[in-house]
Amino acid sequence: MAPIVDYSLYLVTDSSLVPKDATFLGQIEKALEGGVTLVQLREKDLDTGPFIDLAYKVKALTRRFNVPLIINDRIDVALAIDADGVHIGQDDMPMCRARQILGHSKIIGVSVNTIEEGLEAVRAGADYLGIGAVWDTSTKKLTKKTLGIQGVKDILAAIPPIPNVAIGGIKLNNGKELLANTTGVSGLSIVSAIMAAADPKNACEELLAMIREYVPGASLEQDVVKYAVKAAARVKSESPLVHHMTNNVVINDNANATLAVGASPIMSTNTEEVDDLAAINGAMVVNMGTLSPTMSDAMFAAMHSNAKNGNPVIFDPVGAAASKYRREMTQRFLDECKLAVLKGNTGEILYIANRGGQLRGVDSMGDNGGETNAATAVMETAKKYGCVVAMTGAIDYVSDGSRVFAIENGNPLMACITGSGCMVSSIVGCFTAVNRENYLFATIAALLTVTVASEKAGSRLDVNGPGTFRSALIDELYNITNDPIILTQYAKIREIKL
Ligand code: 3NM
Repeated sequence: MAPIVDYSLYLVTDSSLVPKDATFLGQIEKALEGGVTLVQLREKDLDTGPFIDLAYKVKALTRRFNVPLIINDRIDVALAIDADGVHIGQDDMPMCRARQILGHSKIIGVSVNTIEEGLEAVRAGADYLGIGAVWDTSTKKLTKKTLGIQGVKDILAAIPPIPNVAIGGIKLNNGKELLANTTGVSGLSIVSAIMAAADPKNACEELLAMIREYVPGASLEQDVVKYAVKAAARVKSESPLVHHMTNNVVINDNANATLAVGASPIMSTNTEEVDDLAAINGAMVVNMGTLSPTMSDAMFAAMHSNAKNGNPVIFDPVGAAASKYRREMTQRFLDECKLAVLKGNTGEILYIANRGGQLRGVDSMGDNGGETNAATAVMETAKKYGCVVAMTGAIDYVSDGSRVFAIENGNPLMACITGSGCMVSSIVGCFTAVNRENYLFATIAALLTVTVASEKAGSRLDVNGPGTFRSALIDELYNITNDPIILTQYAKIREIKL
């Protein structure tokens, strides 16, 4: 699945074009204020050291606007500053080598001028194409023919669908003509009409408004990922209190995971404290992994008190079907408590949805009965209980009762450590606490953060198995929430239409 990137208005920089009374970084900042959706740092004459220095500065800017940063040609610079991807031309490093070096999490774009180059780039696994030059330009010395509108159409007609931007001599008016007369262009890539503009913010606003007439705005998936980036940043900056009543196997790991994303855990099971803690605007995570009758009283009290205060309540029905006691308690929690999110593994949610669901103790057994069954289970359960339902598994499914999303991120080592599912519930608590306007998106954001962290942890050279993975997972939760735009590179989510 390709990275979920908004290619609508793609700024390619050129420091030589900046007006005398402006600065390079100032022009980029104003362009970002004007709505640029992607930035490429393109410097053909800088030495490596100064290039890296500049790239860090541009990265700091793009991060502030949650816009991905691509580096032109220099894979070493992209790696050095951990940029979001590279753009390579036909005379640069071959696409397949670049992929070998960068792996699949980085965005790789390729310049193409002919159908053959387009086909080859798609075959080699490019994430997007830069198709050009459409028209003459003085920004770059062109060595190949300009394509014109017909040339762009010919290439698009001959290659499989792939995100793409048109580039070369594009301004507001001819950009409009291009988009009006083509289908399948994902966005416009522009240098001089932005970098040399007296007012780059205004130039970008006009360009983006025009582009939006023809190119559908961000897809729902793009919106979800953009939301996730902001949601993660909010957890770190607002540090919500997340009250847990969880099982005694995972208390320490879940508290550490909560701290790693920037929230503040409290693991009290004392009924006497419930109201005071609920008065703070946090979240309540209830997990019935090692439930007992005394504990359940405290849980009910905590859930009611938090719901009354408007705090999100997350319920994790661990081992829901494992025993008569758990079956009865699961039903009571569902019937008596106002939940924001019900989060369980495949066996638990399918059991609750009455759509299969096999458990042995607290472990999910068997499969999800196919995607339609899984998606229907979360959708129906969300409708029934008026909350978001998240079902974790090899693919995670999340629904608010009207829409269903699948998340395909994750690492098999997650199943080899105890409490990884409980950790998901903790992180859902952290995210929903400070992202209350949309519990569906906040829950997806939490799942993305944990599953992408698991991918990053699993690919680390210092991870040799479950033990080191467990520590690395905490590290990566911390790293991602410090730089959440990373989610854009990794996110594999899609909406499922039932
Ligand atoms: N690449 P302007 S044309 C950087 O054809 C670049 O691949 C091109 O600049 C290609 O928007 C180009 O100022 C320059 O015309 C585009």
